[in-house]
Amino acid sequence: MIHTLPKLPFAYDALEPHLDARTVEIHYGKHHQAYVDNLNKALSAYPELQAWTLEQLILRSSEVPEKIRTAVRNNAGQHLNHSLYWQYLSPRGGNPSSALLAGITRAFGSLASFQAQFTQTALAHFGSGWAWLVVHHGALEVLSTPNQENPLVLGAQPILVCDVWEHAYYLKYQNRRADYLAAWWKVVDWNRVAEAFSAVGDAPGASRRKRDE
Ligand code: MN3
Repeated sequence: MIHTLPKLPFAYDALEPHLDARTVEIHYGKHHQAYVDNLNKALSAYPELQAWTLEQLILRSSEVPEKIRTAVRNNAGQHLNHSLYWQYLSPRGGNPSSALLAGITRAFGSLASFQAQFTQTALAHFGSGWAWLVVHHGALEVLSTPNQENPLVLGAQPILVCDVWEHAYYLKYQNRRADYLAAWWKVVDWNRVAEAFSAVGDAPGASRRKRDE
């Protein structure tokens, strides 16, 4: 096995009552696991591609043999997106750091307007996909992507993500995506978002942008 399911950073029932144990168990143990298994299956006859990271498989898709390109793009994307989704959830998520809050205020006016914009973007996304907070050209932006797409292909660095595929909420919330989003906000791990924001700021190229501000 080349790619493996990352360890869930909390117990299945840790996010109750907001995200229920049964949904987390199936979402992680069945859906996410299937993306990992299908990625490994697609790569099984291509040992040279087995050393590539998920990011490489996504960003260098044109170099992946056509026979497996769609399977690799879909399953590597979904594996990466789900790995990120779990990282930003916690029963004790804290509050945005002062640096993150300053960035959010600069980009959106306030934390409340950021959350309203993110929720609206997630609600308005038609069909399966993802809502993201990203750093793009040095600024925070909210966007959504369809199906398996990760903002890396748009040149943006994700620092928070919400899964809006129906499998993320249907068992508990059925068609009520708005109720799922309201619950999801209650288990966002702001400490991890702040860490990711800070890591992007420390990345090569970011210091120049900071100086230029
Ligand atoms: Mn999902």
